[in-house]
Amino acid sequence: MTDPMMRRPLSSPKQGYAFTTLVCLFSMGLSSLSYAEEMLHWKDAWVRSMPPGAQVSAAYGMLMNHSDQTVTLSTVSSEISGTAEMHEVIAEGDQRRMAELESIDIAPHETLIFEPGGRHIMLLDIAAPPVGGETVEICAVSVAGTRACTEAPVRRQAPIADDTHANHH
Ligand SMILES: [Cu+2]
Repeated sequence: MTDPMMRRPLSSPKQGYAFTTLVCLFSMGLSSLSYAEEMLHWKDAWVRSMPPGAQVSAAYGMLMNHSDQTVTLSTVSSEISGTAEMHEVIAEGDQRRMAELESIDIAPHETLIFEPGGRHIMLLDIAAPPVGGETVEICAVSVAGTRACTEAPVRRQAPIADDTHANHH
């Protein structure tokens, strides 16, 4: 018999310990792998075009969590802005103001919607105002380190908002 497993006495306590350690490392490796495979996909992202001289803009779109676990978004960024923040719009009486969100949870198989008048991605310290026809890469990063990026077209208004406007006039 040349099977290497047969050369070592299976009753050795030392080997049993090593085997247990190996199994632990393996299962840890699996769990970190499943975190790394959080499934985040962008859909219909867009960035608002801005006039010359503007220093802020905003990005919108849908971010779908295709995994079986809650994904906690912690960071957003774009290639044109020094800073990007997740904001929500809060109504206070007749006033509406924006508040920064430190993180947003996306439940398993749910979709997070960034839209005008609601949660949005604020692009701050932009190098040059985004112009219609361009695309801007925007990225979202989860607490576990999963990064989802998309090329977002630049437009003046949301396509659906344009339709609604047309139907009412
Ligand atoms: Cu904002």
